[in-house]
Amino acid sequence: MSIVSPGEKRPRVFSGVQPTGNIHIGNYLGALVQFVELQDQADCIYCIVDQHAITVPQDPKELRQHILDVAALYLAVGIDPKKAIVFVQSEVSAHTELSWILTCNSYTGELSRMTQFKQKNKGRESAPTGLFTYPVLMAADILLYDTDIVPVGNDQKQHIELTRDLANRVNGKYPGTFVVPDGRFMKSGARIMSLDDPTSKMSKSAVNPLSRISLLDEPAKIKKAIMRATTDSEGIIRYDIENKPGISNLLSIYSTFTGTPIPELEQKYEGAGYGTLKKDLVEVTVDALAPIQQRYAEIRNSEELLKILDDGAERANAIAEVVLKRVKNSFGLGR
Ligand code: ATP
Ligand code: LTN
Repeated sequence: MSIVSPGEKRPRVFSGVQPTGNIHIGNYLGALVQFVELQDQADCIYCIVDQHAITVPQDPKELRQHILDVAALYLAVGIDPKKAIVFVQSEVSAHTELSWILTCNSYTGELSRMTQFKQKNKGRESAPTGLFTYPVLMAADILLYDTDIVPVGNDQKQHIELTRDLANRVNGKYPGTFVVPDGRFMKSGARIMSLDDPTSKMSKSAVNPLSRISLLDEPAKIKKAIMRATTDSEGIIRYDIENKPGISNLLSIYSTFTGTPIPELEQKYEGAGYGTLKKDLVEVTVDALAPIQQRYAEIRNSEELLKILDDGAERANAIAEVVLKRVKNSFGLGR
């Protein structure tokens, strides 16, 4: 689907992934697939948001590795550094500068309503401040690049709304300060659910590794996770999120990987058992991930990866500096 009409200026796209563990097929189908699709139509910037990762405790050595893992996966899934800027958030200091300015224009009430915060804070009375203000840093990431479109999974809808609210609020006081962005969410694949509990989303941080399929998982692990996926006792393959969340999730994954519409899959598997669907889905998933894993192995420890990130930070900085200067001017900061 094209996002620009002929002759129109190419829109600016920005998105980010946290380097907090193995990227799973939820991240891939919900977000990364869109990243790749958009790079031919828009001016794309893809960030590894390491400063978001430290809102919860991280092992420094592991964090460093995970930053490079995500960078390599970006390239392995097909992001082309000739078309898109790929960089690490903490290498562009304007993100945290703008985040402070936006913090001064946000309210504790609106931040308390963020469902991701409520889930991650688990009802504790005193929350880590970074966890609380995380959506403001995300807004800064986006607004710093005059972003038009933010491709993300459905779970980020509320954060995008907050970003728009903050931009509009500042523009109300100081017109023309920010471009107000739109979210872009995938229809199927926007929310891939956990394989062992299909009522919660597939997550990097879930304890059971069989609840997710990571992009770098071996075929044996993929097979184990899918064959053991929670289903129901009805024995009929049809899409019904309410009553059949497990089967619906497997159909979503299948459909998004292959591009086959779900009704076609329902027809194909009419009268078949869950085992048949699962066996085929193992094959579909293994085949889809094989080329990604091969490219990842080639690039993960290469000099080329480091050069791409150096170049990305330089290009991102150049854009960010201009926007930050404009924002500081609006607020009367500096001389
Ligand atoms: P965690 O799973 O530990 O909560 P996360 O995967 O949600 O972390 P990110 O790495 O920042 O956090 O997510 C990167 C992108 O993947 C975001 O756009 C997010 O919306 C998307 N995403 C995450 N989980 C899913 C999922 N289960 N289905 C679809 N998209 C997802
Ligand atoms: N909060 C996002 C990650 C993120 C992001 C961003 C996404 C941080 N900054 C800017 C899009 C644009 C998440 O997926 N958990």
